[in-house]
Amino acid sequence: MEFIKVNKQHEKFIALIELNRPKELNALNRELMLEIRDTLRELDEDDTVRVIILTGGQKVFAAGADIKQMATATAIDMLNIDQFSTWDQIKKTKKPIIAAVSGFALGGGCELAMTCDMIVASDTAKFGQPEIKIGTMPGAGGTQRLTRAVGKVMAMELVLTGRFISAEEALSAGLINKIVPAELLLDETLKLARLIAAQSPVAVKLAKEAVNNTFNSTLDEGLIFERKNFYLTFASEDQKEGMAAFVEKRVPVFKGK
Ligand code: DAK
Repeated sequence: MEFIKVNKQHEKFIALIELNRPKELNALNRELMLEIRDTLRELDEDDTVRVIILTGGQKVFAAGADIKQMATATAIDMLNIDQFSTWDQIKKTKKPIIAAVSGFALGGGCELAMTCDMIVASDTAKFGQPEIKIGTMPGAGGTQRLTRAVGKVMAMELVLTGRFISAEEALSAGLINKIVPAELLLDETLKLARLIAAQSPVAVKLAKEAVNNTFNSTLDEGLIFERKNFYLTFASEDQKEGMAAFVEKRVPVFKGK
């Protein structure tokens, strides 16, 4: 990998992906996005991985898609490159992904964080959709995911003005899970990852799918979907183990089966 660092077993069950274009503030060029896509696909199929952390490190998450790479592209170039299929593939990852965000998460960087399932941010994090300032608009889900996370009026303001928000503002708006000191970003994200990694991987996968389904369905459709996934957990050894362990007053050992 040229633009990301991957540690499949950063610790037991937890993989770490680190964006690695520091000089360009981790600007998301097409090659980097393909590396993320391929890595997530591989980690999704790896039984030794239960949770994935995606970070840019302590200084910057990502300052957006690579403007230099896009600057002279025509609409047809963009159509033919079809970057959306890369982003769509990332969205299909079945295992939970936690974004650990420090510094700028702008444009495509903010969209990438929002494509993840949870966001732990450092006190230096700044989120924004500044595409409007370069004559375009969010194209990788920014208008949709931001609006669902923070509501219409705030999303409208951020998308139309390009204003950045601090971690505090992001927390109170519901965009992120929590704020931690920058030097503890990875440690604190790992704490969250461990809580999830200790659960049944089967139930985690089905629950993630059901929560995400909220955005594509009415309440009744979502409830039917949830019910089917709920029943499905009863086909797993993990559900038998989890409930038996509760009754026997011991810690369950989940196998993802
Ligand atoms: N692209 C390319 N290079 C970037 C970059 C970016 N987004 N952001 C920063 N850099 C580069 C700078 O050009 C500079 O390079 P050199 O000049 O040293 O060669 C280096 O990183 C350091 O940046 P600065 O010197 O500007 O650093 P400052 O601390 O002064 O400012 C900043 C930091 C983050 C405020 C500033 O760099 C900035 O405003 N950056 C651009 C932020 C932005 O507009 N982001 C949105 C980009 S548009 C799509 C999917 C996604 C997207 C589109 C399509 N499809 C699936 C089709 C997303 C679009 C976007 O994200």
